[in-house]
Amino acid sequence: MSSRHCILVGAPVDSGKRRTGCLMGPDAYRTAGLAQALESLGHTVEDIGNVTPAPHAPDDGTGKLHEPNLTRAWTESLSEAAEAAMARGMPIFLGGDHALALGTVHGVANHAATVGRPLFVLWLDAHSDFHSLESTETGNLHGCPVRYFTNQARFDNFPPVPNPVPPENVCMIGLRSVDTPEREAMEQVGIHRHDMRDIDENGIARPLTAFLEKVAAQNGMLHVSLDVDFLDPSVAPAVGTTVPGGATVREGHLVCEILHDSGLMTSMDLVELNPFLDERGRTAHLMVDLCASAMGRRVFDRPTRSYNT
Ligand code: NNH
Ligand code: MN
Ligand code: MN
Ligand code: MN
Repeated sequence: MSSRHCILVGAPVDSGKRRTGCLMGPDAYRTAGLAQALESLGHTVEDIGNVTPAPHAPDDGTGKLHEPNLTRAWTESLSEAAEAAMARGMPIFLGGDHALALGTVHGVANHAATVGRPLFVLWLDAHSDFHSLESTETGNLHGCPVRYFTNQARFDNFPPVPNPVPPENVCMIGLRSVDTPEREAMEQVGIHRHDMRDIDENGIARPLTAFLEKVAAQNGMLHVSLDVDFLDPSVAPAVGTTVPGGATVREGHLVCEILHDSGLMTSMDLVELNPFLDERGRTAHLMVDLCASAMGRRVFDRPTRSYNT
């Protein structure tokens, strides 16, 4: 695919769960050479530094939700940053925990509405992150973004969602930890959901390709949200919520290589990297390598597959 203007947006969100360390994620990606990897593929790269949360009242530590005020403040500032970056190029959001997607997808969806194209979201994660503020058992807001940006529950005190992503425009791949209330809520809506058994039985290319055909048929924009725990913890240990039985290194690359060949991806989150838990930077490097695959790194060219059927 042709060269892109990549805008690296640091999003050191660490308020979406209790274990801290994701605030170091953006600098870990920088240290692991993300900008250089993208430049070597022929893209231009602009690192705009780190976003900061909007002004907010301090969290008092009472109540079920963990740091709701700070997380709402991140949602506001990241939505603005995402919408602005979308107008100028292809944002890559350097997380930060997955609560950052409350803001990034919100802003990307506002941009998509402005240009009059439908938005699709590919959610690569062990978890479905489909809790409401009522159903969350942990109070951790990194478990809630999909419910929010699809507007499938009230999120009191969070910004309204003027441009919700239709549930049938969301595809989740890699699932192996879904809480009962999430499962019950998902069964009511048309989210494409592929658990690890599905991948074991059918391979990872098939469900992905089917989704990409749908995106292409509607001239959609595609936001990809890559959670470190999509990958098996044996190859990606730097995450607080490891779940055994995840995607292999090759399954991760294949998804990214197919994404590149589709030419459909318009924005990307790299989330949940906790460098404090890493082994000599191996997880940060793997995430950079996956991003590079999604942006065109390959061994050999292949005949282009057309998704515009
Ligand atoms: N479902 C759990 C919760 O709500 C875990 C979410 N953790 C994640 N999501 N890492 O990707 O807390
Ligand atoms: Mn915290
Ligand atoms: Mn997640
Ligand atoms: Mn996860």
